[in-house]
Amino acid sequence: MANHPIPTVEQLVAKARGVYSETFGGKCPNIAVCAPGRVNLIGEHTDYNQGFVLPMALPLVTVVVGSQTSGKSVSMLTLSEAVEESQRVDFDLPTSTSPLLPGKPCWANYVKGVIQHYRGHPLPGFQAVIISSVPLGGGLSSSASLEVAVYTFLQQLCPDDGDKVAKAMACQKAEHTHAGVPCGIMDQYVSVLGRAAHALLIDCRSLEATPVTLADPSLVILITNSNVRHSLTGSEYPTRRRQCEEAAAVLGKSSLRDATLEDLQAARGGMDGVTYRRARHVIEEIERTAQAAVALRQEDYTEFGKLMVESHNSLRDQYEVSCKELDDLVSAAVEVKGVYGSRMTGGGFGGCTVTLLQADAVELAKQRITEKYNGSPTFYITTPSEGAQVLSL
Ligand code: GAF
Repeated sequence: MANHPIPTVEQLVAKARGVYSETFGGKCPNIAVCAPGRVNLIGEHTDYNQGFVLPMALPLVTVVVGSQTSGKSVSMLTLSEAVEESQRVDFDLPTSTSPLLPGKPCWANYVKGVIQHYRGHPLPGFQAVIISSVPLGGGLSSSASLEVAVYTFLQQLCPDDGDKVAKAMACQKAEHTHAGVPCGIMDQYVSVLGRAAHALLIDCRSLEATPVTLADPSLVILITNSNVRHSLTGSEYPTRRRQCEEAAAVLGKSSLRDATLEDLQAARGGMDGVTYRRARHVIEEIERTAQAAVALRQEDYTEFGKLMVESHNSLRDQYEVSCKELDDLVSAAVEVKGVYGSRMTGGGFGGCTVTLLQADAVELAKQRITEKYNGSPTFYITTPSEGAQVLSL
């Protein structure tokens, strides 16, 4: 069972440069940047509740190559084959009286949102080509990697103050206003601040992160893409966020981060069953994530894996964001000797699972998952990677 090949950054840059030259009159780009997708090891749907998350940046990246132009307009081309609309877009930079609004093609809204919320001024016109190895809609943050790559590109044209957390927040804001997704901060944060050989324990209240070493050669982080995406994702995410806010309000807390299970039990009578289950997932998941970071630091992978499975079960039963395909992938993985744990990762309703296992169990795990899964899974063997970077050309 072959792993899905992950192209190198150099390969992506070479392809984008070639297309840039064909598209823009034989010229060469003079800026190249990249920003990674992410996989979340544990801490799901906790970021917008001010809780802990434990993601790592992936070797799957979005690359932008391009150059400044003399005008005040933007020409961009995406090489993504998954984009069904026009792959090229041309528009004017925003002014104080004429902001950039979302429109068509949809992929360009991420670019427009980041330009609109960019923190350095004045931006010159530019032309650029985008290419990505992050699967679209796979729950590995293809959108955050695009936002952060575009922001990093803009920094080369007209530097901002270099504040990395503010950069992640500007990209998050772009997703809110131009993609209509009220996401938390996790994806953009780790795409900016990810560290090679480390997961990041991010405290989404203080916005501080503690790197946790994840470089044991006997260990593998296997991502399995279910290759399904249910249409519920768009509507259910804002609903979950609202339910959490309602639960916090009933508990008299500013967020569920401040609530304990005892608080929840005491308020149970004043809450419907669904709100109770959502809050219970969040309160327990925040605690599980803190425990998982301790286990990882101690290299106690058995404990870490146990917490991953508990997280998955809670996302399935309490938070109700899993689906049959993800449940089947997890059940198949955890049966294999040498697998420590497995869980859905990201927003849910399709996308990927993440499995922590011994290196010598990988082939058997892939075989079992493929046999038992009613579909065609795609496998990625991944290592924790660096956040956004400027590349040399
Ligand atoms: C999506 C969101 F973008 C994140 O902010 C996070 O809430 C995640 O779902 C669930 O943990 O990736």
